[in-house]
Amino acid sequence: MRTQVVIIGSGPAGLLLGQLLHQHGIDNIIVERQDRDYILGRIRAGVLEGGTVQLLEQVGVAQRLHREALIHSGIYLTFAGQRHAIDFKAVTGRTVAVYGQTEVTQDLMDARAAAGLQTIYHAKDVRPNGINGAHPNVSFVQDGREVTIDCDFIAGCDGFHGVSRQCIPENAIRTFERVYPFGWLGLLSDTPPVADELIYTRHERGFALCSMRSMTRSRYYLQCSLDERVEDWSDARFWDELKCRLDPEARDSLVTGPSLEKSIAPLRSFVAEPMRFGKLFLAGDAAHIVPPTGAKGLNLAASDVHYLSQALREYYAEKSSASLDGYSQKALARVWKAERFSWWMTSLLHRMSENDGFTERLQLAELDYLMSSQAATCALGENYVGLPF
Ligand code: RFL
Ligand code: PHB
Repeated sequence: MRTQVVIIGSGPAGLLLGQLLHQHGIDNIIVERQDRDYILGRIRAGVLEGGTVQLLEQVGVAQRLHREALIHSGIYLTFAGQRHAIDFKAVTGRTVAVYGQTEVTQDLMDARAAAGLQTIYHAKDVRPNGINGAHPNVSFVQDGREVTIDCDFIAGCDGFHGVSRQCIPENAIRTFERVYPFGWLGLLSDTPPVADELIYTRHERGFALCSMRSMTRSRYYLQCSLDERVEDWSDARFWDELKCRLDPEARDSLVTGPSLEKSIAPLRSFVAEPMRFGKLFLAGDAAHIVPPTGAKGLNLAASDVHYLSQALREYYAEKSSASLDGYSQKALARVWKAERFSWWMTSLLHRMSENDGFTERLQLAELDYLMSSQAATCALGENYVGLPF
């Protein structure tokens, strides 16, 4: 088998890259180790920046999004027991779309199938080979048989635990990491959202987030310690703890119900540099991770594949490697700004450690300042709605 670009991983980064390349007339095959239902069963991101929506429009997969997404022009910040509105639209003129990663993935998978593009699911032992030479390929085992796909380039879109980054020699890559001493316990339920915008809450017992997927489906998160086990969190315990952390109005209007899903995610900041080794290009979570507080992970995957697809288009159409050579630097410039923002929002809103009165007072002072300064609100808004790409 042969194609121009083998994409490893069928998450949002791989699927969106596949559609962008197809639009530029570049052949691609996706090789994925899981199956479709497993990927669609993962409850993850919920907030799309305008730039991400534009990319989905560009590849013709935004019809359902435009019908179903909820357009949000701000967020609420709750601290010291009081809820405050932050209006991004007023300060930036821009909004975000609340539309689940599951839906984005579904729309991209449907478009890929409709275009007759090949995705190989259930691929075992996937390996990028010859990445530093002129003839790379990707090998894997399918139904017990070894298969090899020859290609010009490999896109490593296989997430944080994927094989692509790991096959880069240690002396050719540098990593930067911050692991936070807490996680997020998430719950999804078929209940109406508690407010018209997302509520980010700083509370002495820990951070809480009220998010949503639609007017009938809500997503809630609680900061928890890393040794918590999901089995120890009955729905009743979750709702009680959430109520404890919310402002009085939200507590009164919260509608509870049985959980559809509950899971714990650790929080991490991570960047691998450069995002390229020879014929292998990393994109999305394969190259970087942000804590979910700023809602940036999926959006960064989208900007990476935008840059990469542009560079590959230029290579094939204009026989120029200049943009491929500049890919890593260009992507990393945006990645680090989102890393900074996600780290900052995480540090501002989470309970950092026991008896750390100094940090607590700095958090409250900064939150107070945010509400009293238009410049500070604007800086938050600009980053939340998404920096340009
Ligand atoms: P993914 O989605 O992890 O997809 C990678 C794919 O690669 C496959 N794979 C392999 N395939 C072949 N061979 C191998 N060896 C392979 N190893 C792995 C995997 O099966 C998978 O299908 O990475 P991608 O495409 O880079 O997308 C990144 C996003 O999924 C991620 O950044 C976001 O979900 C992060 N995130 C959020 N991002 C936002 O922009 N807005 C949000 O509101 C938001 N909320 C969140 C989040 C992530 C969360 N968790 C659970 C980490 C909320 C949470 C709780
Ligand atoms: C979500 O709805 O899953 C979500 C929303 C905003 C965040 C993180 C997660 O910052």
